[in-house]
Amino acid sequence: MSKEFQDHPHKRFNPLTGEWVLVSPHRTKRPWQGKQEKTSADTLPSYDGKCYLCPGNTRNQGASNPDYPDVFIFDNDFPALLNDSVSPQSDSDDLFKIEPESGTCRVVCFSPRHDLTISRMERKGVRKVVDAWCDQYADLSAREDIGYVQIFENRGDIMGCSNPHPHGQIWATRSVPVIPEAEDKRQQEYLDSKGKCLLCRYVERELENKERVIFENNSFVALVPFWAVWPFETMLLPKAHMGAITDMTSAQRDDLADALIRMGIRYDNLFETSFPYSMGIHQRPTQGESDHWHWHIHYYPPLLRSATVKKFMVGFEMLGMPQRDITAEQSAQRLRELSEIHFLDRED
Ligand code: H2U
Ligand code: ZN
Repeated sequence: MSKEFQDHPHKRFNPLTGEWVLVSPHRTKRPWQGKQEKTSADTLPSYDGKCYLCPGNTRNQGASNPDYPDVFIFDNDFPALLNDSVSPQSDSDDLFKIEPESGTCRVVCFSPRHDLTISRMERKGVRKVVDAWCDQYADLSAREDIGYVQIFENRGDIMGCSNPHPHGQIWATRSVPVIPEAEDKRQQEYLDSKGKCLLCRYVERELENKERVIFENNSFVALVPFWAVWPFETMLLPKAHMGAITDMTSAQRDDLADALIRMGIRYDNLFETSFPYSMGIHQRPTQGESDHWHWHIHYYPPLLRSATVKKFMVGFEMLGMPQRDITAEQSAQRLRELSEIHFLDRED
């Protein structure tokens, strides 16, 4: 990339979605004037009698949790989708289009420990989470009434997460949701026109250049994508071409657990806080041909320059297009320079 772009307003293209982001690096000439406040580390109990997700407790609608030792999965008591066998009729009126949607929502508790996060869990515990995600994808994708499986985690009350107990969710839908559908189309078009997988090529180019790479292990690379919108938005990408998480070998699953923990530690260390984000896995839809798919993880954190300064998508961003000040390269450098020892484990 030409050096001049590091000082001049420009637009960057997201080849996965076909959208553009406005980048205004000249606005960050004043480096990090915002106060970098430290929030006191939350001291949560390892078990909370009032938590709906802790082992042995009764949930909101009366079901009780078993005394689970590692991962525990249950059907969401307040699901956004229902497994309807009888659905209302579609209407294809061009101005009032409406279609039924059905599916399954599950909650995945990552650990029986109320006070942990992925960044604070042991590798073998996170490997169990990876295995559970793979089992869920396999189980749900075998169903004819499921077209897509969205695995995600909302972390932190700033993201609307209702409970600090480490957990994620799975929403499996009959149709492919809007964002994975856009990625599906773009990856298909790229393969058709260039004869190569879009993200295989992207990973190769990023590994040649390293400007936006945060860290890597044998199987994965963590980077700030060239087209990132959120200040510290990142992606975890498998280096090998794989359409779904169930294509991973056992060693690759271990490497994913490693990458998830290391990403989590770097994020927590960035503002010395339990870092909030929404993260999720994009992978091939469960029906049909999908050689063009290269699965990956997106992290979308809302914080801007401290634990208490949130970025808002307002004004021009609501009406025109997303915009950022700090460049993807600057964010990558900050994340790359951070320690992989969690700030709560530091002996100083
Ligand atoms: P968050 O990750 O956004 O906090 O969501 C937690 C989910 O857990 C939420 O979808 C579900 C909520 O419906 N839940 C239950 O299914 N049972 C409960 O007793 C509490 C929360
Ligand atoms: Zn709990």
